[in-house]
Amino acid sequence: MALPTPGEEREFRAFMTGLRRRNPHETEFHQAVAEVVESVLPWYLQHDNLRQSQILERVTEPDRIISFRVTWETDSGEIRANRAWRVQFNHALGPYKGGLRFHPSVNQSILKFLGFEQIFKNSLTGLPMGGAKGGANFNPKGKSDREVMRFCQSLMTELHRHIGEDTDVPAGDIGVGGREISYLFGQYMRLENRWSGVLTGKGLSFGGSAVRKEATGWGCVYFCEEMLRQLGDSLEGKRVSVSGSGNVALYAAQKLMEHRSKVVTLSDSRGFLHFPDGLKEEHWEQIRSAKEEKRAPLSSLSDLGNYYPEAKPWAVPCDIAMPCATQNELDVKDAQKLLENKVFAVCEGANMPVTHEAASLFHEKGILHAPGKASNAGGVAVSGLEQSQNAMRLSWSRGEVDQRLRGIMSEIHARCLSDGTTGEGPVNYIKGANLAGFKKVAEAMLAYGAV
Ligand code: NDP
Ligand code: 2IT
Repeated sequence: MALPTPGEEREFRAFMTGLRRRNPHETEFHQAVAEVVESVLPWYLQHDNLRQSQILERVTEPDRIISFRVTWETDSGEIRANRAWRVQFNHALGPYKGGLRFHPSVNQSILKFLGFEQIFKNSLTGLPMGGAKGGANFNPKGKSDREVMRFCQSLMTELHRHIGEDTDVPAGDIGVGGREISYLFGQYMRLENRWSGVLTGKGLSFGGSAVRKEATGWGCVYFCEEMLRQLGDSLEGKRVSVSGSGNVALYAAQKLMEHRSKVVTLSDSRGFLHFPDGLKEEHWEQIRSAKEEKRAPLSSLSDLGNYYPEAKPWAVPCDIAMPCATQNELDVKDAQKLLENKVFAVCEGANMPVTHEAASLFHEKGILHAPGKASNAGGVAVSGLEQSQNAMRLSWSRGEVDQRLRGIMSEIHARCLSDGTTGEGPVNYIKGANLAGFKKVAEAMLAYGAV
């Protein structure tokens, strides 16, 4: 994906060299920045005012990073300490907004890449939200509810000073779902002695929005539907390989079945399940309750399909790949297998699930490739709607929120088309999403002057 002119290529290399020097060892962050800069640089270089204001240098530097220790006690009375962060990346468009991730792999590079992506994703939704991300290197697997509660309370005891409904509004991500948001919210209220919409993804009985749980997966399918409609096609009868079996993957699979697509795989960190005839609706509920409620591995559901331990799902023939697990889960070898099997579209439910080399190969082969910042924006969009409902002290019905979600995904798709249609070849969704998301942020930053 070289830049169109040698001059632009030189600028790109010089910028990335500086960024790597300023942020050593942060490989995920470098990868996310390179993808955005590659897309926006030709436009950026045509605007001297942006350059003079150093918009690119400023937007790649977080406003601030809060880093802190979280001390907590296990059920058997042992003391544990974890590391946690909140990366408040950019609030040009609204209060900081983005999820919290609990996973042993969490580090500053991963949270910076996620916070950076979130700026442009949130911009694409058209809602007033800045970009942030946070989390901890805490592993919720194998912990009791009480241990998770004590961890969440300890984390919030520090985090509460830095967030607020008009400052920074965290939500869920990997390892953070309804249970964790409830514990975090309870502790925030205890510390602040007031109710506010400071977190999204709350329970329906205490200020949560209808459809928030389903929103990322459903939104991803709505986006994919728009991509196919553009080609005069539909999801009906398409074989879709989904990875992951968490919040995003489960509800993507549910909506795909509603569209009469064949969901041929689901996976988790230990292996994948192959459904040669497509996932059956009655089995979906079994998988949901096993993963969402019992937190069981997919290997315990091997009677529902063919289970492959220690393997990724990408060698299974499919028409559409929908990676919904984690970053860089689909590499160039996986891309080659998908291409051999004639995949024609990749629609990202996860954040940056495709490696740079794999994305370049898809581009070269003319595969339609929707980046997460466009196709998984439904989750944060409904979070934005949760904030609106909280501010108005009312709640909309499932139908109303779903309708708005569909509308937002369709508008994001239109924004990608308008900046990603090149006149030749298929729509470049990556360029379209990056450029459309970036332009608004750059304009706002320029208007604010040197802040
Ligand atoms: P969950 O924790 O609910 O599920 C994560 C899923 O991915 C699980 O199946 C998990 O397997 C698997 N997984 C996690 N890490 C790895 C790994 N290193 N290798 C292989 N599999 C892995 O998270 P979500 O569904 O919420 O998030 C999934 C992706 O979607 C992430 O990239 C997240 O950033 C993104 N996203 C989430 C949104 C949301 O609203 N939740 C919104 C937009 C994007 P196991 O069960 O074995 O751990
Ligand atoms: O990556 C994401 O967009 C999320 N984890 C959701 C963020 C949010 O604030 O709802």
